[in-house]
Amino acid sequence: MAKIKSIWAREILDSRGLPTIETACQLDNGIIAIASSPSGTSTGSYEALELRDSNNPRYLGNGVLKAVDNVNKILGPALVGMDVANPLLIDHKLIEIDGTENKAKYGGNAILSISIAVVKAAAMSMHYPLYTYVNQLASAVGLKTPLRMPTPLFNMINGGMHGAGNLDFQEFHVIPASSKNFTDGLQSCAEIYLSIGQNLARRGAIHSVGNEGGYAPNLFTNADAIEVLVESIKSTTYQIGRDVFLGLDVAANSFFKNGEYTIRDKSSPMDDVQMMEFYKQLIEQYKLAIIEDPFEQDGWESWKKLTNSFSSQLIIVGDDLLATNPKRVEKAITEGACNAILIKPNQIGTIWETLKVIKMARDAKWRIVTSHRSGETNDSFIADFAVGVGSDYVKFGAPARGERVAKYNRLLAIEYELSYYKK
Ligand code: 2PG
Ligand code: MG
Repeated sequence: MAKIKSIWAREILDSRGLPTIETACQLDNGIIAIASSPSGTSTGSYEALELRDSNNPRYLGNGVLKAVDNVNKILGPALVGMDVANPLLIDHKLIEIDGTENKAKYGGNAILSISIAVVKAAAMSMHYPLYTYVNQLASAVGLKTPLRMPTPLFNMINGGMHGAGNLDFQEFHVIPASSKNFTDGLQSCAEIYLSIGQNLARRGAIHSVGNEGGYAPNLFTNADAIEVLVESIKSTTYQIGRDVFLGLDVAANSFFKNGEYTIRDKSSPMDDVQMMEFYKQLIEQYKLAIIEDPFEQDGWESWKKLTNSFSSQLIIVGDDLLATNPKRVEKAITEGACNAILIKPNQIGTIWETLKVIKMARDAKWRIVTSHRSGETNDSFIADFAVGVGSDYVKFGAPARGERVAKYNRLLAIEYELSYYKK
């Protein structure tokens, strides 16, 4: 196929106004593909290292010029002349050059932006839709799956480290019934999003929007935020349990300190057992369908207990717990710590490694939730990726704000395309 002629990177801004890296991959057939790395706000400690210029006052130490330099001067030149027929070999080479466990030498952000740009360039060379090409790469690691339009988890209310309001839980989700097609699911949840806005205004709850486009209100408790969802859905034509379901990304690491969880729903901090009791009540009362990161990232025993008790009725998603990392995933499978994984390519740093983690999770019969980060650009690669790997769910934020709807609009396009596409 075509060979890599040149690779270059530069610093751009993400949706939070923080720098991130954008990389271009030029092939000898004239194709140029461009990709950028997303970035997390509530990052788990087992993630690949995101290289920032912490000693440089530019952008308050958040610049990524070192990562850019690493692409322009080291990683890019090392790939020139390589055939893009097998992007997974290129990922392998990147991992080898970096040589560290967590991409600490050249930066996970630098490496991932190359990895994605190469996949895009290869797909363009083959004249394949990107999702089809990702599907082929997946089968190259043994992940044989049909293309699948995922069910979206819409992050309607943003708390924790994502919102300026006072909620401790990070994300409050509304999820369309998986029997709905994507287009109808998006419509129902966009209507519910508007209804939530009206509801908060009626209550006089002061709110802005958070990192992912969801409302970030001040409320008495986290359970009140779930009540706001329930109430807002009631004033639409949709019914909880029939048309839509509720979910949470608790991101419990962010309020876990000295062995205790502190949230505004309770007057004193809770230990694991009390936290578990609180979840039991929420699960019962609101018929929650999905819960992500209910306990801190090393609270294995509590994860196991929750999974043991609720596995048949609840999707229990590991994000900070697993960090898209094969070692963490293996442990979680052996211990039965959860039954679903949040997939974020930048947690591990290459597309190849991400695909291998998805294969492991699938073999364990886990659900796959493919996710954006709170810091995003308008790059919609993750939407094609989600369809190509056969994800059950995607998490791309609220149905609002440009960098979020770039992904949802791409899924709309893919669903439409698939209904007309002739083999
Ligand atoms: C999460 C993500 C994405 P962040 O915790 O699931 O919603 O947030 O990118 O800040 O880690
Ligand atoms: Mg999370």
